[in-house]
Amino acid sequence: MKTLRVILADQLSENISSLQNIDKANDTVLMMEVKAETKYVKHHKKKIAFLFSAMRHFAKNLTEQGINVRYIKLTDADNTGNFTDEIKRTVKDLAIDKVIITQPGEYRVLEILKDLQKTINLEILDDDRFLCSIDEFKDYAEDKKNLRMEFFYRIMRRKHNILIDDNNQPVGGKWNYDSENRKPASNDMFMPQPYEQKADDITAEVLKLVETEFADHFGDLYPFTFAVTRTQALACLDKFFAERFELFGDYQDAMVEGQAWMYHSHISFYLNCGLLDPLEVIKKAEELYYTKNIPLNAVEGFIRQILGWREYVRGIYWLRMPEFENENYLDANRDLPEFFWTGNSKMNCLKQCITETKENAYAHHIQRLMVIGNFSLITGLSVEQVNEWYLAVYADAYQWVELPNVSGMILFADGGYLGSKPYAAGGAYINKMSDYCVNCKYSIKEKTGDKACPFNYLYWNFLIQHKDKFEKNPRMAMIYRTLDKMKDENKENIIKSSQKFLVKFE
Ligand code: FAD
Ligand code: DLZ
Ligand code: SF4
Repeated sequence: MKTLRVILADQLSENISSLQNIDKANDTVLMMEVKAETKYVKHHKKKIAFLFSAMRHFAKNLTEQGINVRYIKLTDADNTGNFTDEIKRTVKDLAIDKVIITQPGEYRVLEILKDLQKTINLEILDDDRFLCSIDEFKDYAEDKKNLRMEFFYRIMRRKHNILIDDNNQPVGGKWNYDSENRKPASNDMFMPQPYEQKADDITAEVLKLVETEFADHFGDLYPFTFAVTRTQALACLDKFFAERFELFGDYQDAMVEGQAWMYHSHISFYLNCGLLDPLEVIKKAEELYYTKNIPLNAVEGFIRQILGWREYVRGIYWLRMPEFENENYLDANRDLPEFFWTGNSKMNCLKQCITETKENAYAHHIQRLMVIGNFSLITGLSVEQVNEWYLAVYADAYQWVELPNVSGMILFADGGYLGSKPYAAGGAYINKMSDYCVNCKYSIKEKTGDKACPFNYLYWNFLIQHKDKFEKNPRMAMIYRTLDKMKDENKENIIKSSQKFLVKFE
């Protein structure tokens, strides 16, 4: 029996279900660089280079283990350019009896595979790299009107016995140490350098390819310093644990001009494409709490992101697709301003976060959430366009993780299924957590008018605009009481300033 085992770009894990019990004599692994996947959104140049280089290294590693690999390069003469035709072509060329694949990360790709099942013998296996299966999450969510990450996270902590004491209670007495994780940072602080990998011959060839084939895509290709093998990804993780982990919690929400990487781990690229395994990362983090006295606010905070948020958004994605993609609770339809592609904004916070995104295909969580996301929410940017932007510009973006964060967490397009209230905020929050306002052309102190920080009036304008949808939300009652007490003249100035801003967007 000849079996074809298909490995997609985000399935670069040697112990993935589709590679279990491989028969080296008869089986072949198929990996394909295909135009359709590079173009369905115009991915950042670095994202394409990263995935292609990581795929080629993974294929080389399998070959060295004596496994037959059919690797289709983007520019191969016979490459048909899409998953369906490449799988069909291989089945025919190699007289394959059966095809095996691990469930893809994206609904769109699963639909392609289901369609293929009508014509070829194709088995789709569970992706057991996640710590909560799709069915388990469905069972958990079944009788709940809306979900909250915190309760799901506690179940996951107990299930995997992570930071749990002998009485089945959270180590340290609390489940969540987020309130200790809000220290602002300053630009004279010591900032550890991120992991940097020199390009080898494989990466150099991929970089040339991306330079010529994707010249019109967003983002800077150089310098390219991503890890592209599992060994390198592990080195990146170890560097984080050695140099940044201790202060991860303290500065998790901080933003500093010119400091793109801060105290974050920068491992989402590697977790999401399979080079790192979430449970191994969590276990290593937990071990460092016991062996190296890493503070609990850092360890718990880091573990919560992976065991809590990452699994939670994935569960919600599969629970709510395909409807999720089309939800638009706040009727947000405004076109993205040009500066989302250039970074040229008078608002220094947006200029910094978008420029860093362009340079690195990375921005850390608070930049994505409280600067770019908050701005997208309070200006009513198109749900479809914002999703497309986030999916394209970050090297860790796949729809399963991007869509819940964008439609659910930042745009409230799901009407509050993922989060209990919108993450809307005025400029004061950005001013507190960053030094961006110091070099801004707008004044954080002024509330309305041409010189005022746009976040200050756009925030209230957003609340006024959506009063009918939010005023009964218990978590927003206080803010609506403040709004109700506001003088009419102030409200008029807010609306006037917002209308003016929303015409020129600068
Ligand atoms: P760290 O801050 O070091 O956190 C450790 C890990 O926790 C991350 O690597 C990631 O795997 C996980 N994590 C943290 N927060 C989340 C979250 N909200 N959802 C899922 N996993 C999380 N993450 C992606 O992996 N891909 C995306 O496309 C993506 N899009 C986002 C869009 C928006 C609007 C927002 C607000 C967040 C998004 N995130 C996304 C989550 C988060 O911003 C990134 O995971 C994080 O910035 C990656 O950097 P890091 O590895 O340094 O993370
Ligand atoms: C994002 C991406 C890109 C740019 N290119 C490829 C590719 O050439 N081959 C491949 O197997 N996967 C690619 N991907 C990832 C897919 O678009 C998709 O996100 C995953 O298959 C998850 O379903
Ligand atoms: Fe951003 Fe407002 Fe601060 Fe300028 S003043 S950096 S627009 S928050």
